[in-house]
Amino acid sequence: MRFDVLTIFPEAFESPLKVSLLGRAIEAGVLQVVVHDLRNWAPGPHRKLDDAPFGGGAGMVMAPGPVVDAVEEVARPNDRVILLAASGKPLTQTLAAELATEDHVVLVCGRYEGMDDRIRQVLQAEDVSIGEYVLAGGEIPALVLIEAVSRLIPGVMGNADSLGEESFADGLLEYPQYTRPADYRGLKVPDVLISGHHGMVAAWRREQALRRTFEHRPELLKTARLTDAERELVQSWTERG
Ligand code: JFH
Repeated sequence: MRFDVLTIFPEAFESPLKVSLLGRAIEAGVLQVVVHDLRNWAPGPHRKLDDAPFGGGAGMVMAPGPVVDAVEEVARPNDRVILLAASGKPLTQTLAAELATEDHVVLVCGRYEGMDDRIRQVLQAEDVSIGEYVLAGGEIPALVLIEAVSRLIPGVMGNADSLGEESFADGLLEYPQYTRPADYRGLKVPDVLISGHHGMVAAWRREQALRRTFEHRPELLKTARLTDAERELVQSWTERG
């Protein structure tokens, strides 16, 4: 899979693409990330990419010309073009999995107070947000998207079967995990995990996942796949208050 990234801060991608999972995937040739400096498409001696907003207001807006020219040069006809934006549709595990089936995705990182809206129209781009908080630009969101998508590409993660059972796969949060020592500062690993009884371990983990989801993200229980018995268990927690 290949990502083409357009940014005015190409340096922001250097270290993150060198280390860990992404670094190894790129090294192995399973993943390609090509980062382009938007200034290469900026006109004139000042290579200015921004301008004042029509209608007034604080800050500057990214002008359409250079961004559109850049995307038209790097994108092929059916590529998905994604603008990282605070006002986009949410980046979810489902969207990440969908993007992992593409062979080429173009990511546009804005800066300033955002982009001229005609960029979206002309490029037929999708706006994607990594969360409901305001960052200073699209570079970190682009890295987040690249990492979330890349680990789903076959051959990128060492352990393929850890993918199916991870958080959100069944609509629940993860169960708690432990490793050695069995007693850390008096905090003991639950006996069931040391029992060697696989059925009991699976049942305990499932109940813990339910409990955590109930505590931290109760709205997820509306769409999670639960058995009738699990629904009743959750109901009993609700009634207790
Ligand atoms: C980005 C920025 C917009 C103005 C709330 C009301 C008014 C600052 C490009 C993504 C996520 C981003 C993100 C992505 C790209 C850019 C900064 C934009 C406004 C803010 C102020 C510029 C931010 N998930 N968070 N932030 N900015 N808005």
